[in-house]
Amino acid sequence: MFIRRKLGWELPESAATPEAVFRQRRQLCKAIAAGPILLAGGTMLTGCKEDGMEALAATSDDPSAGLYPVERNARYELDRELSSEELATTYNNYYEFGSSKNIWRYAQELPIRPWTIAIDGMVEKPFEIGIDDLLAKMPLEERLYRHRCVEAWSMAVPWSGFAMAELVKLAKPLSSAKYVRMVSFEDPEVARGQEASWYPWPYIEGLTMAEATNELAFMVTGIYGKALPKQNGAPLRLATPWKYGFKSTKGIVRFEFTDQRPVSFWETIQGREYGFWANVNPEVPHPRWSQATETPLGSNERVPTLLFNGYADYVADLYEGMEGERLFM
Ligand SMILES: Nc1nc2c(c(=O)[nH]1)N[C@H]1C(S)=C(S)[C@@H](COP(=O)(O)O)O[C@H]1N2
Ligand SMILES: [Mo]
Repeated sequence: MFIRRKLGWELPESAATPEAVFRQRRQLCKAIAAGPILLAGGTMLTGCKEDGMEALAATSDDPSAGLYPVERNARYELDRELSSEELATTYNNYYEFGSSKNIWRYAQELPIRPWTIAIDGMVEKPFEIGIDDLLAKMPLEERLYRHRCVEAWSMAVPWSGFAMAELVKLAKPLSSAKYVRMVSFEDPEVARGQEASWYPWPYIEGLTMAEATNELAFMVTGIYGKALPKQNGAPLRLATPWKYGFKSTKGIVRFEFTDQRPVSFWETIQGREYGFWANVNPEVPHPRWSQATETPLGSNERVPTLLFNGYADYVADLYEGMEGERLFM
């Protein structure tokens, strides 16, 4: 049984919009720049410009830093401007480090080397592989993708990484495997959010084999032409841009191939609101708010949300004949 608590994304929309956050932050930054003010314990997280630069510099000791930038794949285009690097790396969801948006500093405590990934379950032969060995085997490329959080903010970023289909090929799943279950790291000593025992750690997500091998499913290892910052999910996270952002799990340590549909972290907490499929659809509201529009990071305007987040041409056929499923929640 989970004790019912108010989650970050259960805030009323007005309180959760980036504008409100940024307005507060800008005021705070101005106040700090204006003169000495005492911050309790010195741990105030402001997301001010200097902090943002610190957040970006934090990746420079990553041994994979020299791999980037990688060549852009022109097939994946955007219908909008890229989000600013500073916002995309300082406004994050990563509940392992807390339920606020400015967890980037806490996330720096996560050790990302050595980082071993287990590939097991219904595969020819289970194995483990270190992240740097995996990076050496995979064809890295850059893709411009949209990202739509279920909370109704969105961004557009240049991810670096490799097609998830390449990882599936390496894994050699048995034909009996129907799903990939992804498991994130568990380390409450460094991830303070994991001390919260009412959450069902570790973070779990899952895809069908058809979804995992769809060309859009992308394993992310970098962003803005650099190694991925820890707050964005280093050293390995998923991007499934046609689904709500919570499917794009961060800090992955295990891919388990299975014939059982995985039950995700959020589905365990609140299955009525966060299901397995979680495909973006502006016409299917969240039980507590509309999904018709979204606020791009850094913008004051709401723009229309698109079916499958604009990726219907790539993925709509995955769901043909599945009308009985809760595809959009
Ligand atoms: N392990 C883990 N992965 C996660 C989350 C999380 O809390 N833990 N949050 C998800 C949500 S709700 C979103 S919107 C995206 C945010 O990714 P970003 O911080 O890089 O924008 O990460 C997703 N992946
Ligand atoms: Mo999200």
